[in-house]
Amino acid sequence: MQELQQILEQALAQFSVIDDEVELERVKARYLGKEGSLTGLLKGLGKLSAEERPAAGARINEVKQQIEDALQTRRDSIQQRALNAKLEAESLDVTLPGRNASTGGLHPVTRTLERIETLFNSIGFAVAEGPEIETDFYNFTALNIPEDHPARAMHDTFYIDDKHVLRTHTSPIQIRYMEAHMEKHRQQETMPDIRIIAPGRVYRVDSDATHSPMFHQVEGLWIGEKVSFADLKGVVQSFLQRFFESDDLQVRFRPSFFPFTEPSAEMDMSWKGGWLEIGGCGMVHPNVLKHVNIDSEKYIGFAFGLGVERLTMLRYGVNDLRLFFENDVQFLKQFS
Ligand code: 2NM
Repeated sequence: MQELQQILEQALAQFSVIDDEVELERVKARYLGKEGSLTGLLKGLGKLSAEERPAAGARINEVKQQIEDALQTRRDSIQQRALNAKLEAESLDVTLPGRNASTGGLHPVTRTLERIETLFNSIGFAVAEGPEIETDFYNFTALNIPEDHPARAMHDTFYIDDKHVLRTHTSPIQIRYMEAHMEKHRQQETMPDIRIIAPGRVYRVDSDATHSPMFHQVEGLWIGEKVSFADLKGVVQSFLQRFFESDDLQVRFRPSFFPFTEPSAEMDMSWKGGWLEIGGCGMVHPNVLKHVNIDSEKYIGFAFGLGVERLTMLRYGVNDLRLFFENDVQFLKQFS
């Protein structure tokens, strides 16, 4: 049967150029489908004589089997090619060097704040916090700072509006704390013994090599019945000795002026054979106590303020304040 041989060759030729599974099934129908040419031949067997029929039937089935085998082979090869393409596209070079997840660290100023908090906690000082946007009352008025004081001027203080500023010191934290705790003591008829530090960000209109518009302060406060200037010296000196790990570190006071303390003093500490100014302090002014309803005839106390960047620079030997705010990872890495 010449025709059968032609059908087979044509089928094999067509299958061999098809790269798509759907197309392959469509072409298969031309031979093996209901209207397919091979199916047509099988239907035509009935017209043959009984002698011819078995041999012709066997020949057609043989070709049918060959076509089906060829189809399966092509199907397999199309699927294999698709799989190879997918593997190629999704390939990973597992020999490439990995990307390291670098570990972060604490900012040196944060480390200093934590160190300060730990040391003061150990001598019974709680850590108090407060808002960075303050009212004119808490930032100035309650601290006995008069209306015409230069610190209130626009060129020294960041104003949010007429009545709100970015706090210029952390003292308003202490005002808020005294206010809240005196009310508690009044209700419970107990004696106040307020011992807190107030660490945090503060803001001033100032920016050069040694001043940043944002910096950190820690202020200390101890209010009780018999808290003296001698206690102030003991607390500050022992704190600085522990902070700098130096048992012979000395502290001295020079008379000064702050509206919120009376008397007031600048504090110096001994450093490399000389003296270094490290902060300010004094006995809390009666007018400040009055603003928070503390009877200044019964209670007295001291307050002091230290610059956190200053302490950090001295402890780690950093010589430029601006390094703390530039986010230079090479610099910051040294502290973690
Ligand atoms: C300083 C210097 C002197 C201070 C005063 C107060 C408060 F709220 F109790 F009145 N807090 N901090 C104070 C006193 C701060 O910083 C140089």
